[in-house]
Amino acid sequence: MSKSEIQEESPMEVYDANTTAPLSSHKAHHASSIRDVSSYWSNLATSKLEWFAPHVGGASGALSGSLIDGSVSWFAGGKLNVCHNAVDRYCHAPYDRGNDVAIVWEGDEPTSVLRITYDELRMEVCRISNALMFGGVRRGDVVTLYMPMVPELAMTMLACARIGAVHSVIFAGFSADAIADRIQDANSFYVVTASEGRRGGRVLPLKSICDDAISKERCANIVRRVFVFDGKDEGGDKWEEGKEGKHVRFTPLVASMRPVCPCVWMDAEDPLFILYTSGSTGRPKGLVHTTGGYALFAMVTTANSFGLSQQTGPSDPHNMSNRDVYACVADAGWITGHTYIVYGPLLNGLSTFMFESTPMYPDCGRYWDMVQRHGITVFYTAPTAIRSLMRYGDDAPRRYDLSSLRVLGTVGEPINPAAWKWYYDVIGNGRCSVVDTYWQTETGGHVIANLPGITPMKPGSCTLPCYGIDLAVLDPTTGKEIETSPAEGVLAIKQPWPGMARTCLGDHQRYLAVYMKPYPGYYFTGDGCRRDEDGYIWITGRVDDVLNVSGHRIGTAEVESALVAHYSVAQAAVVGIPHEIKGQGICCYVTLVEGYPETDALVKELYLAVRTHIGPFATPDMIVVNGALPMTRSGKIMRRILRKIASSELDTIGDTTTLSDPSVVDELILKVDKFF
Ligand code: 6R9
Repeated sequence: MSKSEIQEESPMEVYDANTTAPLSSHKAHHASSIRDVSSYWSNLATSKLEWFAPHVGGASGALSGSLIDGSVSWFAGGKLNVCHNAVDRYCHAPYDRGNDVAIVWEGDEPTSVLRITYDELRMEVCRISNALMFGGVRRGDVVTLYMPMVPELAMTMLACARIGAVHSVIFAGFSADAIADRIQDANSFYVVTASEGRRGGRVLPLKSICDDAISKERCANIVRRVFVFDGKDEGGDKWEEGKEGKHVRFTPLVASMRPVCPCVWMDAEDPLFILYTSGSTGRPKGLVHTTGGYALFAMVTTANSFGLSQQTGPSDPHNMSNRDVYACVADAGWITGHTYIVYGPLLNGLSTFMFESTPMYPDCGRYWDMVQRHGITVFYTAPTAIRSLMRYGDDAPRRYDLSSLRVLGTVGEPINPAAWKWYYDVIGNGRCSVVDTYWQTETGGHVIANLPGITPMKPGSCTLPCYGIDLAVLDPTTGKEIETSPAEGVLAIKQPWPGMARTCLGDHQRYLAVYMKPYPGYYFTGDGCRRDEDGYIWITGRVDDVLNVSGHRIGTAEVESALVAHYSVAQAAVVGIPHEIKGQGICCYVTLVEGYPETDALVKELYLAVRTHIGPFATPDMIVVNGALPMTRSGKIMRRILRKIASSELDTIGDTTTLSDPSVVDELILKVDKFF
């Protein structure tokens, strides 16, 4: 399905959201929130977080710096610890929620379930903190985490926050090469991994992938220690400490530690974590999120977008009516997991859910089985998962009792109205709010989303800006803000917000060049959008060279550099193609170095080259080898034409006479045709 088809499906249908408050008061509240963002967020910072020392400058001084020169800072001088706010404070008065469940973990097998209380979480996080410090980790060090979706991942993130170390989580689907690049870029002395993980019945050999990464020359001299958690199953832990100089058996070390470890008071602007994401160049960028602003934004958006409020007292086992069971089924290796599995829910004192497996294991009813077994009320997933489950029909969800559901969240890419309606009708039984949350690794948390029970919904639109977010639609050629609606242009944000990434690690010029300079005075998202007559935003997709494959951001330049690194490849050009399930697929065009004939074996090697350089989730959908690519006479590859050929939009291919050799187009059309 192409992007334009997605939008043409009856976009104007409006669904109410079991409305409990008028939209006008929401709009008025939003307008007042952006009138003085410094005071708005300052008041929330004071009431929502516990501070060791308040920030300097009072309500009007909470924000300083500007988008123009990328010097934004929030709550500077304020001292706090995110782990204290997410864990410790809930263990004592006035909350006294130590016996309440903080994390529900469901492993790869539906029978493996763990419930961890706030008290247990606090003690385990303290043990891990002590073990990290015993191993040499100090405040400000970057700790790389390459972990399966197990509670220890969240606990280690929190332990880093506790001792002032900066975590850099690498999604467990990334290859050894990708890990090595990130360790080198972040100059990360410490790595935490597990001997293995599990997903969909398969074993992920995480330690050996990590070993491969750290044995590479570019990070061998950087990494000082590798802390290896035991796997959850027998068998994967057959390695001997001492034989591999840098490796430490982490599970017994952690168990031997004292369950008390004081929190380090951090400045609000100290970095909390780095997360790498793709941009339009070959090199992923390490976005830096800070302590105070990110924590506040994660906390507030979790509560608002899902209609969850901060849990202020011990839960009453006799009163189940106000107890939400919140489940975000993403992987903690992506920003969604950072903000909406780990930090957002725990900062609100909620119980969060960690899911190790896939929606297809052991069968396509797994999500719905979990909803029934755990009584999930708020369920948050991605359009790609919804589309792939939709293909199996309504039988699987109908077999389960889904009546506990109240809110259904979606994130990662535009949701096409057909998938939206299936989610709303079949999963939500026409009773639940579907919350479409638009945001990015860079924004730290939701910037556009409907509020359940407040914002009427239009399938396919992420609706209206979140509180404290001052959106703008800009004319891409003039850079001028379009004030009237309907409007079409690029999406930007006009005033700083606390959750925004502050820099690219080690390269502030790049941060400025990508986000601040394209439209001076605005943060540029990289997305195109439409704003309809009701002010609702419809994201039309990236306007840069970034693909969105199953909700994963992949830079075309990253895939190209993986291909040209292969000895046989002379040139590579990568474009996105519409894909029914994944949203976008990856189409690669390559020319080979003289003397290398195109053979099946060679093409297989090229697919493998991309998997090895990036990871299996970036595997191309098609690789088209040809003697030449369409080039302008000045030697530029015409990607626009390559996109049209890959998407079979031949009637809009346009003028090809400016190409140095127009016959290349016909050759490519024939070759691409063979894939369909
Ligand atoms: C959270 C996350 C960010 C890019 C973003 C946009 C796309 C995310 C969306 C959406 C339409 C939504 N995107 N949510 N597009 N509607 N609800 O996905 O972060 O991995 O950094 O990707 O994803 O294109 O620019 P990230």
